[in-house]
Amino acid sequence: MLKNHPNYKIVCLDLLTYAGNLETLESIMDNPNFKFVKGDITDRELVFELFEKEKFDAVVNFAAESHVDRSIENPEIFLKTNILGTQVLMDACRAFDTKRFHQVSTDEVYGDLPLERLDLFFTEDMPIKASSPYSASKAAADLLVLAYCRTYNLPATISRCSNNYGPYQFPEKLIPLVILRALDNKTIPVYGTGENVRDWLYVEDHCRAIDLILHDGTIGEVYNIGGHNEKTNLEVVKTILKELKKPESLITFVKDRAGHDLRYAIDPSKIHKELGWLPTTNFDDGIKRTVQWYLANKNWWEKIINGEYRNYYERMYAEK
Ligand code: NAD
Ligand code: TDX
Repeated sequence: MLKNHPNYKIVCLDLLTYAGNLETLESIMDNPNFKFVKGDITDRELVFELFEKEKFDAVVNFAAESHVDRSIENPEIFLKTNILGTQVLMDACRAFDTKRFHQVSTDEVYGDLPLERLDLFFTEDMPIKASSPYSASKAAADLLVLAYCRTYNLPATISRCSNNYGPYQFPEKLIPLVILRALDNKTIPVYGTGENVRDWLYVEDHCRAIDLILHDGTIGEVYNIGGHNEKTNLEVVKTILKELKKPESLITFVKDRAGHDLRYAIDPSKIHKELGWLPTTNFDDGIKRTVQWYLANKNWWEKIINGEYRNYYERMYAEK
């Protein structure tokens, strides 16, 4: 946003949970148009004070608890951050007449598609049918956004994107997890059969779509974001192992995730037709770039692997 809109002033409010990392923002910390504030989106007092001070024109809500496996272990914080946090931000937007609120949501709110029906895709008018506590909390937030839009005329939009990958992704998500474990010659835990399908999108393509919706999207509308890039988890894992020249014998099939969604596949035709958005990074290039980034940025991920994350990581993967 700072690169594409050099006259914008941006404030990033982030709680720096286990998933947050100030080092990710290192390259923009000195930009006079950027300010970082550490805080919780569920902290009504702090949020209202910030809105009062900064008089925002627009708010984009990325903040969330985002990892499905963690939501299965302990759903509570997901409900608090993802639902109540969204409510606090929207209440502040109402109180301070913010011109635009954008909710960053996920394709997981639609539930899943059967593996054998490759003709089916998620469209914006499909019913909400979330499977995990994480996706149910995101779905609840989406419904609240639409309710605020209709009841209070909140000028809001929603985007529902498929699985992201790219630099700076926290290494609990499949792609960075596989890269780092393979580099360390550790087993790669593949849930169930490995035939579950995800629709992968390079993170900058997602961000470009959000920028477009924020500026030109129609208030009250939901936009799906995805690049028709479906892969089975096994395909993804094998691609990364090949890129790193590591043997497929590292692959270990482990117990399936509870309620594991079978297939995600986005129909992105609405955002393409209305806003002209198309992805620009194909999967082969994106994966190469991502693997290279992790190879070149050991400093960034080594601290994470050695920090608090280690407890979770060891609990999840000790026996695998
Ligand atoms: P992440 O878990 O890697 O990062 C979440 C960020 O939110 C962290 O910086 C964390 O510190 C911050 N945060 C958490 N709770 C907070 C709170 N209460 N107050 C303020 N900040 C808080 O998540 P991500 O993968 O970067 O996802 C970002 C958004 O995109 C989420 O809303 C997620 O639902 C959505 N999304 C992600 C994907 C994906 O594949 N990663 C796909 C579609 C949509
Ligand atoms: O160790 C693993 N082994 C494995 O087989 C992990 C971490 C995952 N998997 C499987 C589960 C999924 O089928 O890989 C697939 C991708 O898993 P995640 O990276 O956990 O992503 P997913 O559950 O698909 O959800 C992601 O996409 C949608 C994000 O985490 C969400 O925040 C986003 O909304």
